Amino acid sequence: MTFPKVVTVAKEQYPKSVKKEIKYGTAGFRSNAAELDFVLYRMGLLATLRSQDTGAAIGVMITASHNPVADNGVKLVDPAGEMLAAAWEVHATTLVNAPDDSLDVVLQEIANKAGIDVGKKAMVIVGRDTRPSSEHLRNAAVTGVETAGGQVWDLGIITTPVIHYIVTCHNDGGKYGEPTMEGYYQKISKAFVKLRADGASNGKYEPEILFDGANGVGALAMEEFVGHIGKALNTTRYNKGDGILNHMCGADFVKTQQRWPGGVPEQAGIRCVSVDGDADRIMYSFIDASGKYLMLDGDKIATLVAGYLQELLSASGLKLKLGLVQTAYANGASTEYIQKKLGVPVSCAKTGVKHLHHEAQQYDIGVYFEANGHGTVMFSQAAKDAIRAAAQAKNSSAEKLSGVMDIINETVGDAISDMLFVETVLHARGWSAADWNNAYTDLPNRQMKVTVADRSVITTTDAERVCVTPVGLQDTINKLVSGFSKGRAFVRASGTEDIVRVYAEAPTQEETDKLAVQVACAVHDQAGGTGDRNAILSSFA
Ligand code: 16G
Ligand code: MG
Repeated sequence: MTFPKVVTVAKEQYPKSVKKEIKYGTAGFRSNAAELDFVLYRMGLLATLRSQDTGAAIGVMITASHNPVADNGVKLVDPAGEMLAAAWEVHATTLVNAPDDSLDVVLQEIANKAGIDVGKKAMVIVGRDTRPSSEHLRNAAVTGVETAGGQVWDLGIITTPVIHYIVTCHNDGGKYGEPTMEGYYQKISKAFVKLRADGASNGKYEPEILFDGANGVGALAMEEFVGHIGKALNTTRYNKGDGILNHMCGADFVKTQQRWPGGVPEQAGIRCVSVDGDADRIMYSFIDASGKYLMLDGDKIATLVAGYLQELLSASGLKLKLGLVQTAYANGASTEYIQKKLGVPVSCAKTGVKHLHHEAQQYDIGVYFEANGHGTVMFSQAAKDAIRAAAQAKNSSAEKLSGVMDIINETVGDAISDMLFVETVLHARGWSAADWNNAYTDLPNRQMKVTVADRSVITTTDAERVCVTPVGLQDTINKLVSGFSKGRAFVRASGTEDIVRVYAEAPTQEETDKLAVQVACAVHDQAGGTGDRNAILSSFA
């Protein structure tokens, strides 16, 4: 047998403890941490095979991101820093659901299917967030890798974007950057400091922020950055780990509650940056002079940075194609602003980072952002070469573009790198957060959840904007939407929760809530709703 100890170790140390079928989804495997030992062991096994398959190092990140502290999860990172290939998501699901007894057989089947020489060397790079359960789960993953004959490089506690960066740099021989934490901090912070060498203040821009670390690993990463960026940006840090992870704070809290994060003293006029539990998402909060709270989300960030890149690009004279990728959740006002006012083409992708990432690759410079604050910018090789050459030739806009390229972590959404990019753009424009927010006004919007017996009855097309089944539901939605001038609504099955999500937009909040409720009722009626219809009806009464 090729995998001699795999079954014994599983039975003795990491027996399968969950009977129900679980699936490798957009966020990998995620659940209560107590149910994950065997999953992590098995993902260690699978990562080893994937490493042999690709002849490159594979990443294993242990985190449940913005979920409560009692949860945990695991995601695999492919060789170029991307999300795991779709075919391997299927292998992951098969392996995790197999009985302990047949693990060796299932591994062999995967190896046969993929044509893998299992005697080959394998390298797995493991990282984890600050959750108390993460260390134990790390041990399970490491045991998996070693049992399958692979070698482990344990990065310890790190953010999700850093593991993507290190996997990328390790596999490309250091072309993208030095494959160490120090290399990561240096690359980004040097570029940031250089771009504001003339002075950190400019116009209405003040180099000062409040930082909400969500009591997670982002707080630790920020402490490192502070040591590297010095006086270029004055940061006061909160939620550094003294409170509960993601509890009443962090990027997800700010986005879903549209509120100032707990644990950070309210201060008018100073930007507050919130990251999530693994630091791949970012939100800005701001209280303006009149005391009004403003939330600046992924759409606001995307339009800000795409507009700036567009400006630098046209000033540089370089002929490169810039585009923005959003999802159906992007506020309609942001799409209209970026397309009509700034002339940047926009594509819509399905929810989930891999879809946006893929879509962004069609541009020379592809900006992608989800409204929830996950996003980055990707540069094609041709774009990189052209920008660097023009920068060498002292084209000043290209020099700036080249600096910006180093601030950005192209490998995945990176909260702190995104923050430093936003700060760079605000600085260059001499803008306060209020100026930034005034670029366009969000349309009122509302999200609702509907429980149904089987959410897979909802299927969609056109980047989730059109519902295909149940047949007739889209007709109903169209009719409901036509009752509102400039209304928009769509429904989709969640990839991370057992629910159907409803999104609605209209010119006023009252109309928006009405439309959302009507569409939610249509889902309940036509897709096998199991909840209380009256509760849906009285949602915002
Ligand atoms: C996952 C996705 C995120 C998406 C969210 C949608 C990745 C790495 N993460 O967290 O991009 O916004 O799922 O959740 O792809 P939903 O399907 O429950 O709406
Ligand atoms: Mg996250």
